[in-house]
Amino acid sequence: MHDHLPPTPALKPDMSAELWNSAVRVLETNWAGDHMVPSRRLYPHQWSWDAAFIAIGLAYVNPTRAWRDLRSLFEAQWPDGRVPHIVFDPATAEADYFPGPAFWDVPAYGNRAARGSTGIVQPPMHAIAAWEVYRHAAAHGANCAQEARTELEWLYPRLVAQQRYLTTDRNLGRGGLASIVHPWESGLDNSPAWDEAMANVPADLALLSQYRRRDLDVSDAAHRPTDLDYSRYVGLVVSYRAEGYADAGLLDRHAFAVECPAFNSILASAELALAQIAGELGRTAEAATHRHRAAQITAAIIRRLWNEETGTFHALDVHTGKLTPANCVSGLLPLMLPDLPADLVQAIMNEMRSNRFGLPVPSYDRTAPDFDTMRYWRGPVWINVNWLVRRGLLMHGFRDEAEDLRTAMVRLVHRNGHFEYFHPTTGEGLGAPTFSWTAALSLDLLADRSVPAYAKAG
Ligand code: 9WN
Repeated sequence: MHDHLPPTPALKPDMSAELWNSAVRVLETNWAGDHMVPSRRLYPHQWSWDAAFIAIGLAYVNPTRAWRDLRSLFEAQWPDGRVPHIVFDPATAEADYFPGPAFWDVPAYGNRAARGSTGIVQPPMHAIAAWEVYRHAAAHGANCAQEARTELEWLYPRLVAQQRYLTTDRNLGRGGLASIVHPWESGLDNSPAWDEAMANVPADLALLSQYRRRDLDVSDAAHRPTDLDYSRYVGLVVSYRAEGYADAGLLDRHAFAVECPAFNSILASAELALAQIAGELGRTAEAATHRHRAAQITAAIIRRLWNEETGTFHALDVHTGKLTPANCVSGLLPLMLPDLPADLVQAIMNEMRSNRFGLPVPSYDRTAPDFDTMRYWRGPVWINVNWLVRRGLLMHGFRDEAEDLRTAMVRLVHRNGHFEYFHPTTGEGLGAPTFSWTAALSLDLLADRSVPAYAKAG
């Protein structure tokens, strides 16, 4: 039986206007001068992949801020190319987010003071975002088009350096994919996709008596990761921090290294976006290189992460060489890849249409015994992930399902608010109530029904 949200009728114009205006208000509230916070209370700094999703929507109402947000993030890029998962706001107190700047204890780099960021990354959504912002900025007139050109030129080499870091320094499994070395790097923090690999990470609950969780002061414990998860998260930071976040030889001294299908699909898609950016900037040879890299990453995802038996993609634990058993939404995201062979596209569609998922997709298999309707990435519906699924549907010509999903997402947010995530059966809003990427992507869902340029013919 399907117990996901029922299909919905066409959108009413007043609903679109209400949603548009409420989304704009959220983005006004969460603007912090030179960057956007994901939410004022729960996440009072700048987050990496949030900035990308936010820029995509902000481009419709304030392209200058969209570029500013991306620039603020890339100004904090490390010399090795890594883009930190959080850029800390020096005006925010250490106690307002845990783990904060002192805990991460990142050394000074470039012209940045010490403790300005974390040392881990998040999915590289930024080339896709830069291209989307660029595409939409021209609609705001000649000044914005000029600004867009300048910003795109500034970002391009930095985006290339980000890809270089991920495809070389993080190629820990030596199979052509990037490993994540902390669940927070996936953006899908407590996804069951990491459970097996996390079982091998020592859990020291004493760490949490030493450092108090701040998230539980401002949100419901039933919606957040458990203390056991958190003690492992903190332990992994301590392990990576010990050698100054160096990647050489990391596999031998760090308990968690996983190749995630979603992270790597975004990595490949970033190369395709870079091909478009390079083409626009007249760098034809580089455009061809980016397309080639996208094809290589796509081939590696299929070679390493496809599971013939389950008919979907799974995360690979680099330490054990085994695919993790959980059926998570990350396994559906290779649908974003235009070169995915037709039989694999069909298999993902079957999985997505089955009672394990359904549209909008929950973060985890609805039929799993530990499916949790409330807790973060272990069940709830997230708008950014569904936005990526919709992109995949458009990529492979499933226009009707893409439109149904767009309508369902718009109605979900209109009815329940710009929440961080949503209950997968009732649609109730969960987590932070005025969440930036939900607002920003709502703007995009209302404004843009175009198909990605490199999609297969529908
Ligand atoms: C840890 C900011 C971030 C998102 C992640 C989401 C959550 C942080 C947390 O919030 O993670 O990075 O404290 O739980 O899982 O995807 O980028 O919105």
